[in-house]
Amino acid sequence: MTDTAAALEAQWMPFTANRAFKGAPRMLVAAKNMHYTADDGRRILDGTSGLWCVNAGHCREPIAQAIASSALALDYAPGFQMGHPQSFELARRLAELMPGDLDHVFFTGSGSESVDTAIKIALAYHRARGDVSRLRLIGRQRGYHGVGLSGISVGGIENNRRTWSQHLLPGADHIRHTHDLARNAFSRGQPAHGVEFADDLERVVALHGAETIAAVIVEPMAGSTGVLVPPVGYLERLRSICDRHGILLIFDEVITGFGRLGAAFAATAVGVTPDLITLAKGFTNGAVPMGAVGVRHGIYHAVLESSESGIELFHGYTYSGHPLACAAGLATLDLYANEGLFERAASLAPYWEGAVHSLRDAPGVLDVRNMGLVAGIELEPRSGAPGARGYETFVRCFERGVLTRATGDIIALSPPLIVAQAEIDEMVGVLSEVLAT
Ligand code: PXG
Repeated sequence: MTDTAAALEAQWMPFTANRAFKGAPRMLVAAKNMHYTADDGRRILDGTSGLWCVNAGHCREPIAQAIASSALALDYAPGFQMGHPQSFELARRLAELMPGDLDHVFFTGSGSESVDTAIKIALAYHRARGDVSRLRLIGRQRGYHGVGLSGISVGGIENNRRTWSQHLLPGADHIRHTHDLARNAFSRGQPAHGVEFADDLERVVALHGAETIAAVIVEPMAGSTGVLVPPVGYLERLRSICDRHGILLIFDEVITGFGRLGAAFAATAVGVTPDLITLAKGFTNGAVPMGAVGVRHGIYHAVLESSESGIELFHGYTYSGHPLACAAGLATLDLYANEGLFERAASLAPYWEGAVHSLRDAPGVLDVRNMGLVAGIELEPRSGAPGARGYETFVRCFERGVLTRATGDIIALSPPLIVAQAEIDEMVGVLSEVLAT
């Protein structure tokens, strides 16, 4: 075995068909702004911001320099019973950006950890108020909340759940998803039909009793399961049902946070404020792993004040508020603000919408949907081979120099917010050529 082949063998790759990949690897060796460089020297236009995280484009100098300076000045600082100034500064900056009275921040190392953390905080909140029967967690079909066992419990990806079904949190249940091809195919932006899907929460409340439900967690726009855009009025109605029944509403904004929908958060874009918000990915522009949970004022204070003394919340990670991640986070928030990238995403969205909807008449396209700088192109599955058309589309686009992401037979596009109109045309052009074959 060559060294390269041995190295390929040693790594068990995440969410990858290991055997197929190792037979025909796709290797990235460098990146700058809108492009990756592959190991054969080809430039690949990044249509997906890596995995939905590099919102400001790749290898941005201010972020790289902030990380380098921090690595030389303070590489690591314990976060338990100690602190370092940059984590407090970053919490303050994030609190300023979050809507309403979401004004406290708990740091994590990833989106999955953020979900676990938000769920624990929701449970701790009800316990702190003496509402001890509120233990049940409600997710949504086709939701993705990372790979922790709590995230899978509230998640709604069937394969994921079946694989781990014996090990999930007890008492989790799900409301129905919002996907409705029959009524909403080829909607531009938020679809007109489906506000009533939120009423499915009333069914779950009637079934279990509101007094047993701690929280509902949803992605405002579901990303990984194929770009499911919330129908007009849906999130507003979910909010009001939660309020009526004393149920906390958690928005999982790991993908939608930091400008993806043309505002700081989906919550800001649609004007619906959740009780807890989970973040990761774009928080550091993907440059250092980091996540966070945004928490409403009253939740933080209820938990703190119910605790007589000592540690109020039995939770935290070695890498909560890691100095390099905080340096990257501060530099990233500065870059978003200095370059007006959230506003840029909003102003590009109409062009983006027009471009992606031009794929409507390509062969095998069942739906095109979009919101902010995200698009989902749903393809007709080949009979007997679900996912094959999506995967082949991804591979062929890659061969032609454009990075897309396939989930089953749905192609997702979510370029960095610095994307130029000509690059949008290139992405859509390549996809259109590939679909035509
Ligand atoms: N919540 C949401 C909404 C996510 O999209 C997570 C939690 C978990 O984050 P971590 O950092 O633990 O992976 C995610 C992750 C894809 C894709 O191609 C999406 C994610 C991760 C990898 C690939 O759609 N989302």
